[in-house]
Amino acid sequence: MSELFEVSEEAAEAIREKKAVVALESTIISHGMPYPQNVETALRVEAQVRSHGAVPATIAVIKGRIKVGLSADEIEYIGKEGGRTVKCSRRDLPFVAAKRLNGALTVAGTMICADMAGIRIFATGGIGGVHRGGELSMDVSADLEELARTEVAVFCAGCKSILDIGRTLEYLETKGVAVIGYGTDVMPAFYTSNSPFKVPMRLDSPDEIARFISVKRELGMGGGCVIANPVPYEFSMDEDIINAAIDEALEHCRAKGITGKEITPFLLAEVKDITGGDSLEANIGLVLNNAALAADTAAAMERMA
Ligand code: PSU
Ligand code: MN
Repeated sequence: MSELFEVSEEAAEAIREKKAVVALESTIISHGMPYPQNVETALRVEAQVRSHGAVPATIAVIKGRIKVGLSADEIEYIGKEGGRTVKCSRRDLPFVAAKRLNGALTVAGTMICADMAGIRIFATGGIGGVHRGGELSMDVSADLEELARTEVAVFCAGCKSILDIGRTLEYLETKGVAVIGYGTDVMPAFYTSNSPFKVPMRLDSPDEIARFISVKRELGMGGGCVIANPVPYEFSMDEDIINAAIDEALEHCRAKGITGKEITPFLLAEVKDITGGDSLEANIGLVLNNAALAADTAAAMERMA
C-alpha cells in the first residue's frame, strides 16, 4: 500500500492466497452507461462474480490514488461523477495520479492496474479496437497495444461494429494476441453474437480457458489474451437495427467533428439514444454474462493451482 496504490483487504488476501479474483473496469461505469443504471449494473456485476466463486475488484483512480477493489460507496461516487472523471488509458494514468484527479480506467488502464496488483483475469463489456477509417486516421485504441504487452486475460463480448472488426483482428494477430471464441468460431460483435469474421481459436469450457491461461503463463511469453464471449441470445439485438443505429451514430460523430478519446464514449451514448435504451439492456446482459465466465475461469484456475 502506498499513497499512489491501494488494494482492498479482501482482494489483497485473495491474491495472496491464490484464490479466484476478477478485475472489473470503471470507464464502463463513468462513460459507458448513464446514472443510476451504471452503479446498479456495477454492483450487480460484482454480485455475479461472487456468486460464481470469485472476489470482484473494480478498479479506478480516486483523487489520484489507484484503488483496486472499490467499496460500494466508491462505486456510487464514480458513477455519480460520470463524465467528470477522466477517461484513463495508459497515457493518462500518471497525469491523473500526479494531479490527484478522479480517473475511470479503460480496458488498457484496468489491465495495467490489475497486473500491478497481481490479478490475471478481467471482465468487461467490449474492448476498443481499430476505428472505422483507422487506416487513415490511425485511430487505434491503446487497448490493443496493452493486450500485446500486459499479461491479463480480458473477457468481453468482442468489439462493437462502431469499430473495424476485421482490422482489429488483423492488428491483434500482428501483435501476437490470442483471440479465443468461447463456444463459437465467429468473432462476436458485442450486441450480436454474429459477424463476418472468424476467431482464430476456440475453447468450450472454463477449465479449458483456465488451462490455456496457465500454459501461456508457464511459457513466459507475456502479453494478454482476449476471451470473446458471445452475448446470450435473450439479450442479443436485431442485426439490421443495431447496424443502422451505428451508421447513424458514426454520421453524427463525423458531422460534429468529434476526435480522439471522445469518439468512443460519444458513439456509445449515441447508439444508446438511437435504439431507445434497447442497447443498454443488451449491454447489461452481456457484461453479467462475461463476469460469470471470468469468475468460473478464475475459480477453475484456483482449483488447478
Ligand atoms: N467499448 C464498449 N464499451 C466501453 C468501451 C469500449 O463497448 O465502455 C470503453 C472501454 O473502457 C474501452 C474504451 O477500453 O472505451 C476504449 O476507448 P478508446 O477507443 O478511446 O481507446
Ligand atoms: Mn482512439
